[in-house]
Amino acid sequence: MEHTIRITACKTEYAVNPVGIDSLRPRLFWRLESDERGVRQTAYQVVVASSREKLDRGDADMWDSGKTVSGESIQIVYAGSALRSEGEYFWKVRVWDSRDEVSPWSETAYWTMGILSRGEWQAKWIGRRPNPGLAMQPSPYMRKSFAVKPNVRRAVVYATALGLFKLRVNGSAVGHLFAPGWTDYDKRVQVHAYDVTDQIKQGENAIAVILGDGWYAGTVGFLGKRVYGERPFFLMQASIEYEDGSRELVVSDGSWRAAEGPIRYSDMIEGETYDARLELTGWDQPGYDDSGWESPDVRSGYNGLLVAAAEPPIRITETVKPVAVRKTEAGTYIFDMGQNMVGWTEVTVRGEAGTRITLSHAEMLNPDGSLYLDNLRAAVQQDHYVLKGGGEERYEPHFTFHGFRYVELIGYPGEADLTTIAGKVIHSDTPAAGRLETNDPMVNQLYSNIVWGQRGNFLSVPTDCPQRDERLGWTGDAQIFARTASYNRDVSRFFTKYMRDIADAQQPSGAFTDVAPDAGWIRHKMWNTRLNWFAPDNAGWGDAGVIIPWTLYLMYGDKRILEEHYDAMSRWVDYLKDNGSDLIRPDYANYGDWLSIGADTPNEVLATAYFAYSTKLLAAIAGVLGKTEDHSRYAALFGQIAEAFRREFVSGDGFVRGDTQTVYVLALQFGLLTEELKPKATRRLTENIRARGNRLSTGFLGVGYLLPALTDSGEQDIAYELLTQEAFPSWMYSIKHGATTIWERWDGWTEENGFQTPSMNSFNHYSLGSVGEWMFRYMAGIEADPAEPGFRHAIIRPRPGGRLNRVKAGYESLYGTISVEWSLEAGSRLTLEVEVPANAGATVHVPGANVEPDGEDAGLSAAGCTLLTQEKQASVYRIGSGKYRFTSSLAYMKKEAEVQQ
Ligand code: RAM
Repeated sequence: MEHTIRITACKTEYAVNPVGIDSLRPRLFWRLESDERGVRQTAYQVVVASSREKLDRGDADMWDSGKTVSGESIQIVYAGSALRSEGEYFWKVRVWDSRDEVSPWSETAYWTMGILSRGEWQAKWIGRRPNPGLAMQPSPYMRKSFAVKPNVRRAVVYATALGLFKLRVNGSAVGHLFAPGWTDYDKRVQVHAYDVTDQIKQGENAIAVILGDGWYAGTVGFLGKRVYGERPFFLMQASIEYEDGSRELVVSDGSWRAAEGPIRYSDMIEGETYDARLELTGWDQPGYDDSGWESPDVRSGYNGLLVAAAEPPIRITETVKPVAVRKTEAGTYIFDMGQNMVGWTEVTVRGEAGTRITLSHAEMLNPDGSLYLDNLRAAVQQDHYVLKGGGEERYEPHFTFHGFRYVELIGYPGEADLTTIAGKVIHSDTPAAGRLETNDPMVNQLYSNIVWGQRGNFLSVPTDCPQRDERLGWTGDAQIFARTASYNRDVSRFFTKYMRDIADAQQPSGAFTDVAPDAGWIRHKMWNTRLNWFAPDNAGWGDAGVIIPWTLYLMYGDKRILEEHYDAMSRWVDYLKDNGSDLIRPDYANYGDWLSIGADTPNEVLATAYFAYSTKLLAAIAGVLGKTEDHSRYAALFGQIAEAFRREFVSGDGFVRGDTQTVYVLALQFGLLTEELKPKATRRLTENIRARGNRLSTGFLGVGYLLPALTDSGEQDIAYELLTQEAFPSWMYSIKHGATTIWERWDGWTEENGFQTPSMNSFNHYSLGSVGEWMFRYMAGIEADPAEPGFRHAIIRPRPGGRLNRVKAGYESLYGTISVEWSLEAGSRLTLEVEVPANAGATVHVPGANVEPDGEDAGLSAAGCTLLTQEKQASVYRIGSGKYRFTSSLAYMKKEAEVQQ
């Protein structure tokens, strides 16, 4: 029989064949593919077995769901027998379609469990006593030789560190960068599991590790060093299973050997020094003589949780070659990477032993062509390498990273050229999900800047910036950018992990904090003393604790994140309620609409608007979770807050206190105005924009809602004008002046004043890039439907406008690719092509008159498409999966717009 449906992309907990997870009811995902249109799953059968052989011979000893009537192909919760520590589970799935025809089985997928209980850990935390003679401590090198018998079936390493670790097994690198990632180490640390079956051999083997200070013991932002602990420690347990069922453990303990080596220090904020003359050749191989090494320092008493790493691995994802190099008068070289990027540079060099070279990194150049270093504050983005001599040497640093476009190479022996260095781009490797392209090169550059900002700043946690001594997980920045981020890349695991950081930092009062993971000032209540402007409940920052889970629900249909954090979210809203007066939320700390430009939004207006929004989302979340009483209670509360907002801040003529763009935008987007007030507030908003010469004034909190509010209020033309505005302040102003990432401030650099104050002037801050959300949801028109989240039902509603005549966008949803392409010919004939993946559907709003689904083109015919409504300005169709094309005329819409003016 010819099957029309294939099953692909089987995932467990959002990952392909994850190793060492700790969810006891993991969720399974698959995709349907078919050449047919309108394909729907009507039932599935999942089978899970405790070995591949069992699964192959049809013995589903863990779970056989049987034929389960359901259209769901994502977020299927495992419901079989109890999973055991270090267990391996193999699964496959088949589905039935609407004709009740069954598909072939999928390929076999698997997951393995980590070490599930504390009692099973036999490993000890090991580190190295500090070298008393040194201010900056060298990175510890530690190793262990062990014997392995023949016939290994499986070998898995479970490893973590208080600090950072780089693991090597028999001379080859295992794992990823900056493991185990950043958490509040007092509360939890992530364990990474690696299958090393292929690296292990019979006879003598060596496991070796280098430790870095990382966030644990190194510099964290501007909070100084040793925020969590004095020096790094490592914990590792390797399970070696033999064919005969026996098992051996290799664990970190006092029998390891420790030494210092070539890494003289390596600090995230202060760079690295590496003396290649001190290399320990062969230290990571079996047979190495470590008799001169010391015993490690064994520590006990770690009381935090050991949890399976939920975050995606941090990797080098791209190598960038410099585009230009110039020799300075001083004999140094300044390279231009052509892109503001995050990571480090690798250098190739030949020279005499003892020669010291330095790589210095900066985002911008001073007018005289030298590196602009002032905005780094206390950060030292320099790596030093001391040559061992005798041939070609290559160096890249280990436990540090930099934000830069320019690199100065100092002390280089010989002549450097464009091949001397290469930029390594590093970040949490969230899979790419979105693509977006238009006919306008500046809009494309803006989108590129947004994506580079995300890549550079998503490093274990969403950081604000990658260059100065800050790099913290600011919750406000994260929430305002979360939706954009999730269009750009698959951030399901990244934000799942970050939400735990936010929950860990939540205060006993219920307040969500400004930063997560907690980096010290929360615990030490530093907002009351030294840094008295930090607060645990800043409006638009703390609200991340509700907005991020809701975003994951919309984008991935993830109910579990809502369940996991429901209590925390309701404690937050209750806290706001209890601490307000008559539902007006005071805002003690003064971030306000951070970095707005010439428009101060009153704190209480902003804070009350966000209080209402958190409450509204919580009501929706309670509804999703079937908590009907809570749903009604919070929905009613939202109504009361909105009323209080209007009573306190809004006049009958639509004026909102503060009269900034942001107050109108938030009032409109958060649903705080009556039908009668909406057009009035919209008029004030547009007048405000016009009065500024079609320019924006919004800061972090207003900017993401600005173009959506305008578009939803029928002011799409103004939205496009703001998007493509080139005069200051605007997105395009920075692009006209060479920006390749989003700047922290609209006025980071201006023609009149040059650089803004170096005390806070990052050129790679993603927050103002939250316009990316509008580009996908409105410009391209790929919108999620909360009623059928995760893009099971998409709302496709493109908004042709502005100076654009072509937009092409795609998004990899959990169901598969959704794509939208629209183009305008001769200014009025619109062609719209839409693709929806199998087992999903969409409602398509085709703008314009005389809409026709195009039946002529092969593969793009109209079948599977039902007209729902046809109105003057748009026709609405319901489509199933497949590709569709529509044409229409925008001519009369244009005319109407002209008449109105
Ligand atoms: C700055 C950070 C961040 C912002 C806070 C309020 O220091 O860069 O972006 O959230 O302040």
